[in-house]
Amino acid sequence: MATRVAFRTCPLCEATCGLRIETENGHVTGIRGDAEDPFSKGFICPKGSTLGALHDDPDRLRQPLVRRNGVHEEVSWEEAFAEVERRLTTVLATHGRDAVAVYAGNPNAHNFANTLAIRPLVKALGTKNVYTASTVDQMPKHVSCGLVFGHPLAIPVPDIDRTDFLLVLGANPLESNGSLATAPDWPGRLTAIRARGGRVVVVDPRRTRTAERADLHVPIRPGTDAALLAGIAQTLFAEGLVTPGRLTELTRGIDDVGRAVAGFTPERVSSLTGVPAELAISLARELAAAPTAAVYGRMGTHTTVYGTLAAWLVDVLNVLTGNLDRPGGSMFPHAAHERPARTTRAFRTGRWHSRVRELPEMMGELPVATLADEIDTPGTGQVRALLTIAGNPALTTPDSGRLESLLAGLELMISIDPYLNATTRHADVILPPPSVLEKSHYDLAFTALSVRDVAHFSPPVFERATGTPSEFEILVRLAAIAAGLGADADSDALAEAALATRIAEAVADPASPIHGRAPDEITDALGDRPAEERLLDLLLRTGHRGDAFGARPDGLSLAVLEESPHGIDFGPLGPRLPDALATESGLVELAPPQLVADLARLDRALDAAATGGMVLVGRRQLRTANSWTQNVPVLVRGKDSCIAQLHPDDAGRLGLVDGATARVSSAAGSIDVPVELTDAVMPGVVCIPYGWGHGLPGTRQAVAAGHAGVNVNILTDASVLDPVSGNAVLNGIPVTVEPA
Ligand SMILES: Nc1nc2c(c(=O)[nH]1)N[C@H]1C(S)=C(S)[C@@H](COP(=O)(O)OP(=O)(O)OC[C@H]3O[C@@H](n4cnc5c(=O)[nH]c(N)nc54)[C@H](O)[C@@H]3O)O[C@H]1N2
Ligand SMILES: Nc1nc2c(c(=O)[nH]1)N[C@H]1C(S)=C(S)[C@@H](COP(=O)(O)OP(=O)(O)OC[C@H]3O[C@@H](n4cnc5c(=O)[nH]c(N)nc54)[C@H](O)[C@@H]3O)O[C@H]1N2
Ligand code: SF4
Ligand SMILES: [Mo]
Repeated sequence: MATRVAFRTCPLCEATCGLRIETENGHVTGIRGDAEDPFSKGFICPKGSTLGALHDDPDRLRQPLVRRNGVHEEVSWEEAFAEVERRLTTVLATHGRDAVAVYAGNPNAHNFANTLAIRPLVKALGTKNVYTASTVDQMPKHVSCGLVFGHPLAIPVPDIDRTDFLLVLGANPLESNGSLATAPDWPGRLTAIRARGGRVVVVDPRRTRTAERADLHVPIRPGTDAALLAGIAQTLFAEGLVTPGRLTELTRGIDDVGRAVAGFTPERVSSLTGVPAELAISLARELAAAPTAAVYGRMGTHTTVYGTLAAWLVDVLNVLTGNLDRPGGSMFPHAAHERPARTTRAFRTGRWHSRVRELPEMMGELPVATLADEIDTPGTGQVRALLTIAGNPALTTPDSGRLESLLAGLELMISIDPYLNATTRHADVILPPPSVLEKSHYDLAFTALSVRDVAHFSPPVFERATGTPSEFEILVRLAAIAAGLGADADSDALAEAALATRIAEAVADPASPIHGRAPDEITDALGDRPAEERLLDLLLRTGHRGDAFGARPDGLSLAVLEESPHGIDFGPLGPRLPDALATESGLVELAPPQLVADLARLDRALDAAATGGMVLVGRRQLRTANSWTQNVPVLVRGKDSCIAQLHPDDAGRLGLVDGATARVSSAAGSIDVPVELTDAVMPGVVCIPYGWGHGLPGTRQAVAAGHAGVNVNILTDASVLDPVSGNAVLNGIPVTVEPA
């Protein structure tokens, strides 16, 4: 068979690089960066070229598994769905709707069909026990943006291609390739800032590869960025450097912020942050003086006890310096599938609470840090069954040792997952999705976080094996079972019904460009693609660039995108205020009462004496994606990388030498891990990567098992949260370190 060439967007991280994939006889023979992709221009990282290896991985499940007598056996799809129906119906009938919990993991965000199908599934289940990876990740940003801009998805991104000054806190895009700021080739884009005379400053407890590329690295005590940011804000007010410019009229609460941060003098905050007062002051002056500047914070700022405060203060600084919503500053993306303007609606949290710890709901979900409590604590509403969708909480959530042991005792666990891993080994039924190369792809999540205005659509590279459902079909069938329609319900008819509902909503919506049109006309125009692609086409055609089904003949549709296999670049971001806002006032609400009130908690911490003990921070690695690509041989080749890093001074004091094994213990648990001494980590900090702990009994990931590493989330403490967002604390955890 002849060689074929396909183009597609890499789904493995947020950078959305274009790939050029050569195939022969149903196998990948080569992958390289797509030089003609207008956004990524050929950039690729070591993970991008492994989609073929993931597709061909002998451990990747191709057939459903059902656990019988403790052993996972292959069954037909019909048997698997029948088993789900039988057992799920029993749990629902016996214990009620809240007894079934859902955990949806990170890959769903890279999978438009899942994004579209999960909400109806959750609705059909009717449970309040909904958990996702967002509460071990970016929930603080959603909450602060919800409060300040009115919508949890109104997240501004640093305009790194045009900025003169970039202040990065707690992000390491040289390894992560960026997050909540989609840009292929962060390394090149950072270099370009400096090449055009701009400056880059990186605040991080570790001298990361990103910090090494910067003009200045500022070490900071883990968990204290909110205090540093408040100190910088205080300086701007104290020195008369607050210059919001055109934002003045668009913003409410600037003076309130000034009053709220008045006590956070750089001198006072430095005792907590370890950042000298003069340095905080000079950062404030630099931010104010730069022609354009962007402050950007990520995991290291969000997954701490002051996560929402830090997320908020990043945007406060962007507003105070006039940099929000201007080129070179921090800007609101406008994905092609989004409407021209946001609709006003009240952003509310805490519409319901978790049963055991009474933690408030955010964006329809509860903090995953309390999932174990809900499984463990008897009473009405106790969780008896769990559905995981593309998630590995046994390795990725705090105090996962406890959660793991509880998974074993569930009455029912169902997993939609391609691997038998630390989590799914406890599942009674595993439903494997098709491989990444057997799906079509459009980035619903990351086009809306992108530093340029782009759109790409990739058709499947390979066809699915006959009789194998798409992941969308799996989710629709589960929704049908949850709704009581049975395992034999016609999933095509259900998908059609879901589409018809969306069309009916669009033609009834006065703000939609197809308001008042005949539903049948729209249905016909969508043709006969798979239902999930028609849902996507509907979004694109009713989006701000859409063809509105003929009303704007030059507009966008899925068909137009298909004609551009390398994607379309609509250019740099443009100002979007006030249209990007959804606040009831129509203004940027810079001083939400909840966040101003939470400053008091931070203020108290300034006066508490530092304990002087060691604290734990995490680390991401270029060659792995979270906990699940470790089964690809080229990504784990060479020396094992699950190693704790600490400063030689600490090591000397603690009696540890390079290569020794340390026992690291926290309030949650204890692990043994080899150590590496390096002055890249600031004194007082131990840095351990996450995503490891493979090779457990009953798993089927032979390569990962050979490079098992240890699970750092044995140490993270689920009892400590950011109280505003319910987000887990994964950085700045008090630990003891001793020779094992
Ligand atoms: N200590 C510590 N913990 C952390 C973090 C940290 O920095 N430190 N980071 C946190 C962050 S940011 C995140 S996002 C979470 C991630 O947490 P999770 O989302 O729970 O974990 P992943 O490793 O992304 O696991 C993804 C799962 O999806 C499966 N999968 C892969 N592709 C597909 C697919 O196409 N369909 C389906 N159905 N399944 C698929 C994989 O086999 C795997 O089981 O971890 C968090 N945990
Ligand atoms: N190669 C690779 N790429 C990935 C992933 C992956 O697993 N591997 N995961 C993807 C996912 S799901 C996400 S969410 C993104 C995350 O993207 P990033 O946020 O860029 O990733 P991290 O490497 O977790 O960066 C966090 C940084 O914060 C620092 N840090 C820890 N505590 C603190 C603190 O208190 N203050 C400050 N200022 N810094 C602190 C850490 O040392 C680390 O350098 O990456 C994505 N990309
Ligand atoms: S940087 Fe991310 S999107 Fe780009 S090739 Fe690597 S994993 Fe894929
Ligand atoms: Mo993440």
